[in-house]
Amino acid sequence: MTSTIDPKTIGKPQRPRRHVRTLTGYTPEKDASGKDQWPRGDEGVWRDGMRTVDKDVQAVTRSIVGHVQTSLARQAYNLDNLGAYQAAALSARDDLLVNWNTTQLTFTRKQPKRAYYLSLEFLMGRTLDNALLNLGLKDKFTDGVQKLGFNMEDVIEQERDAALGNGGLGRLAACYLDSSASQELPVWGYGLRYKYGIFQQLISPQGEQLEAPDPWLDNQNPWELPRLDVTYDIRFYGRADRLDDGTGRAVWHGGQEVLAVAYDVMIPGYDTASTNNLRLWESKPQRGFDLNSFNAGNYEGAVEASNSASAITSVLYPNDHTTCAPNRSIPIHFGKELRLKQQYFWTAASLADIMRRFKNAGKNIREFPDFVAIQLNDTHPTLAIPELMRILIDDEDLTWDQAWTIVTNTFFYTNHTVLPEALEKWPVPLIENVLPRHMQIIYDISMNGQVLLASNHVSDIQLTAFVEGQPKQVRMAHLACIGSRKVNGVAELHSELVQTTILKDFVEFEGVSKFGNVTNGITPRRWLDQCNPELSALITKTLKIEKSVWLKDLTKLEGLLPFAEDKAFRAQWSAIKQRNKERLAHHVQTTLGLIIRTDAMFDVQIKRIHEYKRQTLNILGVIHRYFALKKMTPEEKKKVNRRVVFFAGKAAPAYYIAKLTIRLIVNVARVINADPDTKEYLQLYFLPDYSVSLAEVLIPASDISQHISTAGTEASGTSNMKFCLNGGLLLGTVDGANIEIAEEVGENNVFFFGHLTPAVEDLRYQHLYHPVPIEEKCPPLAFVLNQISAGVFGGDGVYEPLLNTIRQSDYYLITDDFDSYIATLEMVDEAYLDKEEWIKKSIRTTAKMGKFSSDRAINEYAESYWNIEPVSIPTGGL
Ligand code: 26W
Repeated sequence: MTSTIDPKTIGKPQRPRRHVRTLTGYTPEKDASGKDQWPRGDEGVWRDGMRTVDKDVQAVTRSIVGHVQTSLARQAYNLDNLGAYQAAALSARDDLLVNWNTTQLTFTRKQPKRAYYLSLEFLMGRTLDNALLNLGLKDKFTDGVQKLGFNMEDVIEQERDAALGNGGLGRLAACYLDSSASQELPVWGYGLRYKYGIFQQLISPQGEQLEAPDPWLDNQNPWELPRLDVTYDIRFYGRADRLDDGTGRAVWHGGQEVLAVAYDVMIPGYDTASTNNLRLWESKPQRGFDLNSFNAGNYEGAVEASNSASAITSVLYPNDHTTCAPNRSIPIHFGKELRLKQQYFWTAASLADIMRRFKNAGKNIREFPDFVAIQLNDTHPTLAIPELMRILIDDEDLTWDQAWTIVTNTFFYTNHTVLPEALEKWPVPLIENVLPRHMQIIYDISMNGQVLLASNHVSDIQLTAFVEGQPKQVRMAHLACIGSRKVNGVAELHSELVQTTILKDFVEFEGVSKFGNVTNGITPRRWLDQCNPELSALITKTLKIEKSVWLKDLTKLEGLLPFAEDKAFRAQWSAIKQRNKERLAHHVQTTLGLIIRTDAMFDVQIKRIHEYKRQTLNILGVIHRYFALKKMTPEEKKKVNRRVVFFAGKAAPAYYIAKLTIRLIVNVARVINADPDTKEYLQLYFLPDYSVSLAEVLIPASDISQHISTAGTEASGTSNMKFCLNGGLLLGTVDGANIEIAEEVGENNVFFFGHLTPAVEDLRYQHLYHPVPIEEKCPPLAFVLNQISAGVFGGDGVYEPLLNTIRQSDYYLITDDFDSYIATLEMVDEAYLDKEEWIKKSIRTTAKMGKFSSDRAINEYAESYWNIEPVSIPTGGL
């Protein structure tokens, strides 16, 4: 299954041919002279001088038509879906702005303690549908665009995803922004306004992943407010001259200065006027153009400075869990230095902005931690710790101890992975060159023995340790840990592992009370109400409470439990699942031209491609099933469940084995889907260009989803929560949040397999020092691997490097978990044959997913970490 790509179109957004249509549904009023009176665009409802948000359909259409004319400068009679989207977006934006202004003004007046969520990634997806739902205007806008001759679904489809993230970490940040606003908590996000988000994935006929830039800002972005009035100069390179006054202060001067310009994105809460802010920084050259070098004939030089300045926020690094391997899609000299400059540019601009706001409140600097909490989303923003030290010591003239006390009471650090290759380590010479003052402070932190790096003897822990050979490297997880008030993992097992592995010495040295757990969550607005409106409506009808009640308190879903025993309700429940499967089939048909049968079990695994997530185990399981089907008699086949297997996910551009995995999946699909013996019973698809928007179509359609990482490797997972919330059953390993999901929904409603975390180390040892040939250890797997090597799925040996990772070290225990995986797949088959029982499991699963709302998680951060309170925002403006 490959969409034949015409190279000329690579990177260019494929916009369907323009369907111009007149604004049929709209008749302008006549003014006194009988001339058409077209509206001015901002037709909101005004009450006592303040613009309010509640408007009727009439006002909606007037507002949209107004924006067509005054914002888009287009004629009402030549509008296509994209134009209708832009006009509708601008109209919704007006409403967001009212609440946004009211919220910010309320914060300025009430001066509450605020929390700042520093994340290098925010995987927001599309905004229009979410904004209308949170504003409670979806129905009115749907009728409004209808009246103008457009279909809301088509209009929503016009928006490009804001894909400013790689995967779990970035999407979690987006869910947390939605929950913070919905819980009326004064939380701002700080990130980067990348010109290019995560690459667009194309699949070549051979099954290769090709990467194309994601010019998401091409059609302008109606959801951002350029704040050209909010800018900061950010310094790089130069020299840091210590003052010899014993204070440890220094003057950092010279080098290059880059301008940071703010762009604000409004984050509306659900069913509240509370609208928080996501501030994204863009880098610009201080001076557009270096006239002197130009006049001196050094034309390159003249633009060089500006290019290197704007390059800082040009592109998102597409690595997920891998810090090292330079990726081909980013020119070599960009490499690590640019990533370091991204991290400092963003943290320095954010801290300068936070400090300005704090100082405007006229409080004493020592009270900083009482009014500011800063969450470090993984180690990517760790430079904020030495940066705040620099500000407090060099600019605010505080002593080291005073500064350190403020720092270690302001920051909070969340770890999202224990995989060694994902833990950031920065070479000391690189930091010394790019950030000379910060390297001094990092050494000072180490010198002051306040932070140490793990070695056996607690006494001589040093931060700047020799990782291997030269140059020395700074372990950012250790700096983040020592510089933070509290450290947490993202699921119970993971938080345990953080304390017993990567930060073990710090638990010993600083005490366990500093370490905690906040299990991840997802926003039920986007991941149920928005992506599965039919199920949401059935839940509201069945629970006989306002939708806003259970959507803001997801534990109310437990009220569905008794209905699992209600046959009629079960019929409605599975009918909705069936229609969601047809919607997915329709989406795949229109986008990829493929016909998918919907009278089958939909089995889905969608996430970044990574060896630890074991998409390889899944595809080997599919091949095993294929050959089992081939051996069956037609009679036997009749008793088998029809199964459609879906994969989707991007591989980091330089991650060779991950790309081979995609290639294998695509070529296995080509063979299986064409095989007359089996295609009635088994279909396999790799859907290209996985995104938030594609997940919103795939997740409501799944019967079962796979979360089969090697135990102890997936910190939490969040797609597992999304599938189960939409009534999909979970097939997984005892890892991450799978464990807590099983605890909530009940062991007999999930399908678990595989070795447990404590066994992993030992099994890996066995592999290295007491290897057992696969033919002996797991004959069914050996058979499957040999079929691939034999070229059944083509590729003349191209898959050997992938197969050898299993035949040799098998670091992710494929050979050890294959048998129990296949056995559990058979149990799934068994279970699916009993339709009524399956639907009961599906209802019980959804009913018990209340814990996994990101509202619960954010309230935990607010109460037990940030110590911030909700601030109620007046609906009718101030
Ligand atoms: C430096 C390269 C890099 C980039 C991103 C290293 C590591 C990351 C992230 C931490 C990777 C990530 O997204 N981790 C995922 O975070 C989710 C949210 O907590 C968890 O649910 C996933 O289990 C975890 O893999």
